[in-house]
Amino acid sequence: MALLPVLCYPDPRLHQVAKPVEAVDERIKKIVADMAETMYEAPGVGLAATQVNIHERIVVIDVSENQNELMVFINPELVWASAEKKFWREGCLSVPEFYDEVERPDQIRVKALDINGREFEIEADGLLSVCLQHEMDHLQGKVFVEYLSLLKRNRISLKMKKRLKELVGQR
Ligand code: GNR
Ligand code: NI
Repeated sequence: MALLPVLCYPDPRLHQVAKPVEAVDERIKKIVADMAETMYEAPGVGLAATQVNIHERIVVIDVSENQNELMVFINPELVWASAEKKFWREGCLSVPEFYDEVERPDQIRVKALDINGREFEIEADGLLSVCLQHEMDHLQGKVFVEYLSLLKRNRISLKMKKRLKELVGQR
């Protein structure tokens, strides 16, 4: 297992579109294990492969209280979304220390492959629904701050660039 570096907004690589996984083989299982380790270490409730500069449709999520219920979604696809929407305060490992409200469908159904390459479907609400939609956005090259106003986004970009400069200066 290995910890993977997480890309930070506004890194242009966060906007690459991930390709479907063709076969859930040992290479993919290694990526899933490393992504899970990286997510738990952060700690975060989800991680999309895009965030660790791997542009394949792989997501790991754990919304359990004790962070001991890993969920793996390979080639996730949205099959249904409720008309009812809700606001949720979101954060992102690629936009550290920034949180804001995003409106999304309340309930969804998602189809995906599990770690054994078997297809499954899941219905989600609450944090799992928000997190799944947030991660599927990452795979499409979309970061949650893109739902916010241009003014807010520019402020975040400036803050992130400033922080990056400080980090480089520390070395
Ligand atoms: O750890 C995370 N928490 C979170 C909180 C509210 C809505 C979405 C998320 S996902 C985020 C981890 C992350 O950046 N995944 O891409
Ligand atoms: Ni994120």
